[in-house]
Amino acid sequence: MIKERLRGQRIETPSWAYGNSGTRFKVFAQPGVPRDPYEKLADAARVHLHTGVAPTVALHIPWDRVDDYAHLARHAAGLGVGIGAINSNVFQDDDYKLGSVTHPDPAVRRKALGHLLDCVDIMDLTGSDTLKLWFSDGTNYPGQDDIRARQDRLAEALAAVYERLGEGQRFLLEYKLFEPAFYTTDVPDWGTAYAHCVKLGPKAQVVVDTGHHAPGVNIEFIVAFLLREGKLGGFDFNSRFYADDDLMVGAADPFQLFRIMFEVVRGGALDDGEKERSAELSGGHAGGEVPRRVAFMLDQCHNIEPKIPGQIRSVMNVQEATAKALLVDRDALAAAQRAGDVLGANAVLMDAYNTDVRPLLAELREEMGLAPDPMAAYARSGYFEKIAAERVGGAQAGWGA
Ligand code: PSV
Ligand code: MN
Repeated sequence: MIKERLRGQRIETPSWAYGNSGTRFKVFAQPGVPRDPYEKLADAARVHLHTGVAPTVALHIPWDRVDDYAHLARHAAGLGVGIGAINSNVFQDDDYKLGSVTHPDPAVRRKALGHLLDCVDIMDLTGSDTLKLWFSDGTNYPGQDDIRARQDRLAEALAAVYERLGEGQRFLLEYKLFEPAFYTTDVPDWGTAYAHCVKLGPKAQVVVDTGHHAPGVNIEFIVAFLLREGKLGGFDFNSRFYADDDLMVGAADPFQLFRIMFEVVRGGALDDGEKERSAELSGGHAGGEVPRRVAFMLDQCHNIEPKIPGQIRSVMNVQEATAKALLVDRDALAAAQRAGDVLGANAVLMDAYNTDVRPLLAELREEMGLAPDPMAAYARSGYFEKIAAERVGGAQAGWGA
């Protein structure tokens, strides 16, 4: 039963994880890095090949701009993967220095909205059902702009995007505490994102990027709350030690990831994903107008470690946290909670967390016809040697290209 549910989980990898990345101090180039979106998809397909649970790839526009998106989607299908969320980018153009959809100049706001609507066109062409919106908008100095007016401008843009969404499409609104703006951020927290989404309706949901909170914030509470309200659309998984570090999910704080996945299981979100997939397999759309699935997406960069194994390891980390969450004895937990048995309840959770689930996952992979250790299988496959030899010349993809 647990294995069945793990087999049904889907984890989406981001195209940008396969390109070069770094900090503002240095980008270290790596051999074999993709030169275009087609090569990024090929790398993502290897992650799926070895893990069996990563069948979709998120795109970032314009980093993944191509002339023919339908062709790109067909190419992905040929590699055994599909196009996942379309991520908009209104943060890397000179015009956006003072904001994008909240900019004081209506001409800049129109330009930003135009990009967001273009992203919905790309969804139509690629079959993607999810648009991910993140705005770097904010201010650096008190008095720089009217905080309330910026909310009005944001609401107006979101409503226009919402109107444009077709059947079975949704947008996920992402919040982030700070950066690149340091004084105010226009969508700084889940409450702001939630309030905008509630006003718009069911096709607007919140995405939780695990790196976008102040230290000490209880992310699993946010997850439980949003799930209860039907407003959790997905995760951007990564790890942070300090701020938006974008390190591998489950690396900095595997216990936090377990606690988050427990709320996901408790909230029924794994089941919704399974229902939706089986309806799609039988030719229908489970959620009717809006995808109900909570999207488990990675939003990471691999600055010093190799990228494909970094993604494989991250997928495995999410699987391990999910397996532990599924192992929690919910009846025993409920009984202890009813009895006010504080230590007993805590012990039930810790028993699950302290279980070594790697043998279970290895067994599952063998049942799926995969090698039990995806990291070792990838290393043996010779794929890295092949891309390092073949991908010479041309411009390597990188953050912003
Ligand atoms: C912003 O920090 C963010 O988390 C958004 O999801 C962007 O699309 C992504 O990072 C870019 O890497
Ligand atoms: Mn993100």
